[in-house]
Amino acid sequence: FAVARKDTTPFDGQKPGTSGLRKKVTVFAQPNYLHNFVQSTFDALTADKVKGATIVVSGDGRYFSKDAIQIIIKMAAANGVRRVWVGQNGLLSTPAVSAVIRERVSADGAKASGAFILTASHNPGGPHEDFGIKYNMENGGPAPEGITDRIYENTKTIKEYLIADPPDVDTSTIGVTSFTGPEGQFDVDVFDSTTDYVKLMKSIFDFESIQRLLTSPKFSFCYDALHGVAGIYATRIFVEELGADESSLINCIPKEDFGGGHPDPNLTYAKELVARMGLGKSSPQDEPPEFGAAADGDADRNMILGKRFFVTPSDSVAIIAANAVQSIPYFSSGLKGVARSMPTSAALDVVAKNLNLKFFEVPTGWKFFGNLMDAGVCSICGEESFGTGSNHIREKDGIWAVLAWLSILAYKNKDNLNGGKMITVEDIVLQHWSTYGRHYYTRYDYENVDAGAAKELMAHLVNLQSSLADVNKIIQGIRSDVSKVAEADEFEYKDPVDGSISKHQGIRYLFEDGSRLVFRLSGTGSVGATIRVYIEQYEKDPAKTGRDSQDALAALVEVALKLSKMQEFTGRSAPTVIT
Ligand code: VG1
Ligand code: CO
Repeated sequence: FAVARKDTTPFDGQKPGTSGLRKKVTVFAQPNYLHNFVQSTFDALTADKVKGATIVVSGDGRYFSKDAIQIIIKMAAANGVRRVWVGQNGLLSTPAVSAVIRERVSADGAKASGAFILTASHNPGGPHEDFGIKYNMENGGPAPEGITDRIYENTKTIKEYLIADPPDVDTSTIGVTSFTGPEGQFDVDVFDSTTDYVKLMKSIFDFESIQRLLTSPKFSFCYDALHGVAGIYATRIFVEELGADESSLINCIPKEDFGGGHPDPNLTYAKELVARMGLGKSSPQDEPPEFGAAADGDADRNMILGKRFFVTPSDSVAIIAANAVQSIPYFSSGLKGVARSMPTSAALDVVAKNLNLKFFEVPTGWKFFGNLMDAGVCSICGEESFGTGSNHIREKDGIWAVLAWLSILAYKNKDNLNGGKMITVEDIVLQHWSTYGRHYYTRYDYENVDAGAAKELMAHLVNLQSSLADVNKIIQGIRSDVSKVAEADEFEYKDPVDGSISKHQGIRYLFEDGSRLVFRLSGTGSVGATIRVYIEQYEKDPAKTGRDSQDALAALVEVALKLSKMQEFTGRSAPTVIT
């Protein structure tokens, strides 16, 4: 093939957000738009990560992925990359990409130095919906801010990009296609999307004990991939490896538009699963399964449900951490430490304190956990946004979280499968609350708000922080039954490993009784702004941990909305989504 230099001009707004660049397909499909971002990424990396290197290119299979993969292959060839690894049909979940970077070795001993992951995660897909791209580094984790800042700077000054002209590669067939370019051989290696990931899962979990649980007549299971890429891993792992019935999988065929749905595993969007689990408005025809779970488009998120029971993600990571050593072979020699993102509830903090574990609070976004894991001080971490994971890779991992919960259930029920009352998901959570107390938690999202109005609301909240006395006066005027604000600030994080500082990571109001209000602007949307309000209250008294969370938090919610003047600034009388 030959290599051409093409002239181009910058596009505005190619700044990677919380997790890569996400825009409408119509934006990505403009001539040169994707090309500019890919070239800016190659130029932001050191030469050894590009010239002669092996890179991974794949994603959640959403609309425009097939075109994007061919473009990136041609640009990789032109930039001197030696080999591109592509999951069959262009499919690899985000956690599987991380696993492939860390674990996969080519016949001649090469490992990948990074990956382009093509996904907009939980955002809808299709010709009029979202596409996304992000770059992961050789540790398998998202590029740190130092790199994403450099990418953005490059996109503002780019004048040309490099592209080669080999024919398109058939990504539906496994095998290597070789080309010869000006700098020598270039290979595109299409491989099975699940093999490396399944091998890793088998090295972490006790598949035999999970299989005994899944095939027991006393247990029932349901998994909803929301037509995202998780479907291919669910089929392979839950059905083929662990013996679950095929009928326990719903929406497990990946689709370019996620079947028209919103591939976000929460109580609003995972409607079919929620109904089956007995959590919908009408009761289901059949008795709900004992365990249900869902994933987002790229399979890094998870929602965990019991029969008629929702597990808050902040509780989920705390419960996994509290039970990991006994239930999961990978952790049998102990945990190195645990971490959560700032808006995630403090349920994990209490476990860390009780078990005497190192603990870290980082800004939103998985990239901040990676340094802690690389430094060997963090084993398990999670976010309130349905993200849970461990140091087995450097991304959150939806299937891993399900296997972790199944492991805990298998361990707790190992003597009950042949007789005795089964311990349920709900039992495990109630037991956890009675030991550690409960963090009532809810998140209100206001999606697609006018960006200017969102900024003003945030500025108003920062302004208020200059006088705590005034804030407390306002709050007492709204509700006299909430405790006092003891501290208020904008969250700032100094990475304990590399010393880098991340500012403006969310506005916090910390109350004397441990309650918290947090306000953030989303960094993953593609139009307008999304305001997230995180509301949390700690209850230690085991007699009071059984309330409905919206009831328990009603006073704090009212304070949050009035203090922020939500309706005045945004015109919204209700949030788009409550989780
Ligand atoms: C959201 C979540 C955050 C998560 C990020 C990526 O970010 O709040 O916790 O890490 O999505 O998840 P934001 O900036 O919109 O709040 V994924 O699964 O969508 O890549
Ligand atoms: Co995701």
